[in-house]
Amino acid sequence: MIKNTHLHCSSAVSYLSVSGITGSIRMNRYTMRLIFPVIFIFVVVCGCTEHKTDKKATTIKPNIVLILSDDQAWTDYGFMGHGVVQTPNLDRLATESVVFTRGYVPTAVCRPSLMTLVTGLYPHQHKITGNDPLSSVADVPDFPREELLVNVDNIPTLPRLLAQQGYLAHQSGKWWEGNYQRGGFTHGMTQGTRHGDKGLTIGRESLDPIYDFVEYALSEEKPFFLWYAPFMPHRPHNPPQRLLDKYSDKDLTPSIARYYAMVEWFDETCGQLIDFLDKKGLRENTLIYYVCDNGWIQQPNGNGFDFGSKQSPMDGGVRTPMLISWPGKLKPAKREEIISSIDFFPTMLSIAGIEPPANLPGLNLWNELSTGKPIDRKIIFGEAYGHDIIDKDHPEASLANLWCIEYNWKLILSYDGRIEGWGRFTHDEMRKEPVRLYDILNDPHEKVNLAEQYPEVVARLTRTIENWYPLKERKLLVIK
Ligand SMILES: [Ca+2]
Repeated sequence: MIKNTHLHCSSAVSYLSVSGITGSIRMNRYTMRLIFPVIFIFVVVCGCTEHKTDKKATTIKPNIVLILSDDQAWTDYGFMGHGVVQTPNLDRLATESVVFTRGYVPTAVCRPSLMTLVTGLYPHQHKITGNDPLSSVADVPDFPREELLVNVDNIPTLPRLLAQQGYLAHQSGKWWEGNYQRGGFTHGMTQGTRHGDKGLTIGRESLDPIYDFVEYALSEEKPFFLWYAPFMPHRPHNPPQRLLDKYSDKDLTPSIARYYAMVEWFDETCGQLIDFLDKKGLRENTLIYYVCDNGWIQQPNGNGFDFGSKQSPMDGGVRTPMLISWPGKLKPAKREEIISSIDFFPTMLSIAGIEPPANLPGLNLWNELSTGKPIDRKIIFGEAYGHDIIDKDHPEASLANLWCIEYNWKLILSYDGRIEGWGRFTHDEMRKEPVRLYDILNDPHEKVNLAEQYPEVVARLTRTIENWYPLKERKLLVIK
C-alpha cells in the first residue's frame, strides 16, 4: 500500500512536470492559471503523503542518549561506593540500569577515547592517538590539525550511520573532529576548534540546545541520537558557590573540594536531562548509555591530576563505570564482567537495526544485555600514547604502552615510542616500572607490582598482547 502510493505520486509528479515544460510555450495565461495551482496542490499532497510514510517507518527505532563524563575517576560516584562525593542522579540512573562496574576505555586521553566511541576502533586503527599534533620539536615535521580530520571523513561513524537510517543526531559538548557535521551529526553546536568551542557551554550554562533539538525531533517524529559530552567535571573547576560551600565544609583540600563540587554539578545536569526525557514520556523508547572518557585523580594541592589517572593506562585513567538503561527492555542488574567502550558502537548499531561494518574489534552486547547471559570474552586490550601526535600516519611513533586485562590480571607493558610535548610526566613515571602486573580484583588501586613474582603470567600475557597488536618498530622496555 505504502509502496503503491509512493509510486503513484512520483509518476504523477513526473508526468505533470514534463507536460508543463514541453507545453509551456503553447500555453496561454489562462491555461497556466488553471493548471499550476493543480500541480502545486498535487505536489504538496504527494509530498505530505511521502513525508508521513517516512515518519511511520522510523518511529519504532529507539532513541539513543550518550552521557559522557569528562575527566572523572571510576571511584567518584555514590553508586561506586564513594563516601564523600555525591552523585544522586547517576545513582538513581544506576538503579534503573545494567551496571558494569568494570568498564574500560582503551586509552585515557579525551580525543582518542571519543573517537573510539564514534568508530568502535582502537586508536591504532582510527589513528587519532592524541589530542593535538606536535608542533614544537625541530626534528619532527609539523603537520596541520586539519590533516587529522580526514580520519573522521574516511571511517564510518555512529551518527553518520544512524542518520542514514532516519535518525536525527545532535552533538553537544566535547567534540574534536571539526564541525559536528563532519562526524555525521545532523545537528550540533561545535564549529570545529579544539575541544569543542560553542559545544562546551552545554551543561555549564544550560541544556536548552538539547531540549530544543528533542522537541524538533518529536515534531518530526524521528528517532534521535544525543551526544551529551559536557566539559564537566573537566577543568576549569569553577563550580557554583553553593556546591563549593558544601564540599569546603568537609575536611578536604580546596583543590579536592573544587573537583568534587564539579562532579556533583555534572551529576545535576545528568539529572536535568533524564528528568526532561521522563517528562516527555520518552524513557520507554530511549536507551541511555553512561561512560566517562578518562579518569582523573585530583592533586590534593594543585590544579592538575596525579600520576595514574589521565593519560595513564593505570585503572585511574582507563576504568569507568558503564550504565545502560532502557526501561521495559533491560532489567536492572549489576554485572561483574569487563566491558570496553569499543563495544558501544556495534551495540548501538544493533539496537538501531543497522548492520555494523566488518571486522570491528568490539562486541555487539545486545543479546547479553537483554538476556543476562554472560559475555563470552576472556580478555580486553588498551593502549597509551603521548598526548601530542608525532606522526599522523604511524601510531607506533608515540606509543608508550600496551595493556590487557584477563579477569583479575592486568599487564601493562612499556614501549620506546617517542613522547614529546604536553604531559610527559605520566610516561616518564610509567617507564620507571616498564612491566607491571597487577591483581586488580584484590589490588584495585594497583599498589603492588607482581611482575617479578609471576613471570609465567607476564610471559603468557605479553605474547597475547603482541599477537593482538603486532608492532613493526617499537621495542619493549625491560625491567632493569
Ligand atoms: Ca577527558
